[in-house]
Amino acid sequence: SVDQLPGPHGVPILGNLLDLNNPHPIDTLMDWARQYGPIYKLTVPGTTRIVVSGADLMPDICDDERFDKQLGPGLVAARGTGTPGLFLSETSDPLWRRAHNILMAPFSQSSMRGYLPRMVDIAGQLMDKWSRLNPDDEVNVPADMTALTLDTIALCGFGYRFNSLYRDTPHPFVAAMVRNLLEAQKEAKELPLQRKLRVQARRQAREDSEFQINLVKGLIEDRRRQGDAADNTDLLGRMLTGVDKSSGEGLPDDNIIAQCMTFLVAGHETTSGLLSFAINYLMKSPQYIDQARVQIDEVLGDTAEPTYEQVHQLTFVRQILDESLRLWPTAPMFTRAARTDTVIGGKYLAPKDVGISVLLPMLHRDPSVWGPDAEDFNPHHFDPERFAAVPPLAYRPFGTGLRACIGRQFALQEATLVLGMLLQRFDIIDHRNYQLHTRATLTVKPEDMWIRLRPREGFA
Ligand code: MNH
Repeated sequence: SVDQLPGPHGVPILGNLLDLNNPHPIDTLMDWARQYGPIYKLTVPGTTRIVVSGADLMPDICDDERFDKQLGPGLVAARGTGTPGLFLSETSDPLWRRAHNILMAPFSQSSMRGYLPRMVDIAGQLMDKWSRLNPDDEVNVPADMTALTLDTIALCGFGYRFNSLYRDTPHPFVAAMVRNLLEAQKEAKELPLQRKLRVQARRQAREDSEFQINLVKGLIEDRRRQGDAADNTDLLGRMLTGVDKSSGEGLPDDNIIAQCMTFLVAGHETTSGLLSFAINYLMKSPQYIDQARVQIDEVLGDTAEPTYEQVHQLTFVRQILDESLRLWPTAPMFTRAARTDTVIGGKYLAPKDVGISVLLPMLHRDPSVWGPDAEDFNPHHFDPERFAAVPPLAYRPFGTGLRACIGRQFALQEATLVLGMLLQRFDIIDHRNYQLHTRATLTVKPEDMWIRLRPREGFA
């Protein structure tokens, strides 16, 4: 039974919660995996959960017939009272299915070509900003990358410009969104009574939600006013006009608004973290910068605005990103639960509804899958011959099955474009000799990461 699994000792009532209540809970979970192995148990108030990082257990856990995504108490709290977007919906919710069916096409690889010019627009803004720095100016990598990814999803998603790269303080929508995310995290850790007493925070949270909803509502009304003249090729347009073939129904406005918020939240931190980790690894292994540049110079030359074909020819840049997502998958866990009592790995009981969290950074470092250099950054792990030998479920940075990331192609195209343009134009200077340390909120990203950039020879 679950009780027989190994796992860290906790204290009465709170179980292992105190050990996880720090800015580095993922590091703690990884240490426990090193100590207790590929499957261990945790106790948190009210429940026991299972943490898994063994590739051989994945075929069972990822079987959509027997397992489903589980939303933990934290995610249920983040959902609030309104209609949830894709990420926070139950698979059984008819609106999840309807939105999923309507959004699959606009997120498919064949739709990515249409988003590229807008991605290039924002990436160009960041390159311009960097090219105007003084030699001693420092770049706050995660901050610049977050500005880039937010602006990209807002422009490709609904034709709105936050212009984050032209501001010292965030756009009011972004400020409201960040406050709401922090507030939701705080709430998840407190008792209902504590929250009732924080009157000011509750009022602020309400105002922030209303502000965000009204901005997106305004965009929807603009589209409707434009009628046939509207450019409905973006995500918002596809949601306003799309019909789910299996039910014949479209999406209600409040659900469209929830999806827009979801794309902003799910789409910016994960991709900006990925770009930041990739830069960290590259500046510590400059030989891979040289290797990437052979291809970049051949494919891009001195082109200012890469085309769709060019971006997708940057296969080594893509391998660098794949390898970064192997060592530091920026959404480091996903949680599943059995639909009825079942067995995993031929011997462990997985009782109905007990959360099983897949700890990706440890799953992805299994030496039996990646070889003796599993802990090292080496983009050649993704050389096609080598990667072909990796079992598909041993590498899951975008989740699995029906509930896998819908934005995967979007994120990878954007990140490949931006990292390609950065290496094409700039040398990265690690003037602080940065030592990677991470911070986990909803996602994980490098903390306190600063670099200098110098125009590359010929790109002054
Ligand atoms: Mn994304 C789900 C990782 C970029 C929108 N995303 C997931 C899941 C993982 C994930 C893992 C599954 C979570 C779970 O099972 O509970 N996502 C990433 C990573 C990146 C990323 C590592 C970038 C790198 N995601 C994006 C982008 C968007 C996006 C960009 C949108 C523009 N992701 C989603 C949505 C879901 C999701 C929406 C929920 C899909 C569903 O449940 O139907």
